[in-house]
Amino acid sequence: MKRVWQFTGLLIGASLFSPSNALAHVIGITIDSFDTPQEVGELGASQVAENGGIILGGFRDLSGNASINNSVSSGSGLMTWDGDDSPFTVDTTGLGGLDLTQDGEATDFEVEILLSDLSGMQLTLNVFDMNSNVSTLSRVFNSAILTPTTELFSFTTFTGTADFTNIGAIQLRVAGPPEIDVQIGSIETFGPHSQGPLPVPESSSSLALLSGAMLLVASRKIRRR
Ligand SMILES: [Ca+2]
Ligand SMILES: [Ca+2]
Repeated sequence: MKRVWQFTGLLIGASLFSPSNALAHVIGITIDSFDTPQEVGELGASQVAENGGIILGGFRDLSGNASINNSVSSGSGLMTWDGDDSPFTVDTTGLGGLDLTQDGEATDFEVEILLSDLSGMQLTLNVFDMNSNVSTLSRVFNSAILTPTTELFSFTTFTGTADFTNIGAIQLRVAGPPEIDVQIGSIETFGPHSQGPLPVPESSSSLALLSGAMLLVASRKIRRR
């Protein structure tokens, strides 16, 4: 039986009031900057290429009654990052064996929640390795989120058997009670080095890393206000 979503809104897009989208972490990768609009349409699922945004693997699948746009969207749904394939299935080899841990340096997913206007939003992350093993972490938010919040999903708290050093696909499901409106700003991976003290440059080749860290420090100060 086809499931009918009753949500009034899932808004996913670039944020004017969040500075983090433009910042590079020293450790971590952007899975989706949500700068690329997308709608599901009547078929119930679609795929878009990144088209100037940042999307891991170059393509985003979206299913459910959802749309992604910088200004207006509605619905709820399931996003899948699994390369160029059918939006109706998960290609568990679509990302080609990505080391999500970056040799053990990255430790968390970082989901930027811009808004959840009601309590009861549920975020679920699924990670598939190249051998179709799956690990899952789900979290329910018992309060509304009315100011931008960065939520960490530590790799070590997932349940399942996926090898995080050999990843083929990633999914994020957004769910909640009827009438909820949700805005997600970005999803990235994250490591402790990206929020720690600035690294001491060992050679001129470290300058790029240093400038990234300085940008991040500025970002954290802005966020604290
Ligand atoms: Ca895909
Ligand atoms: Ca797919």
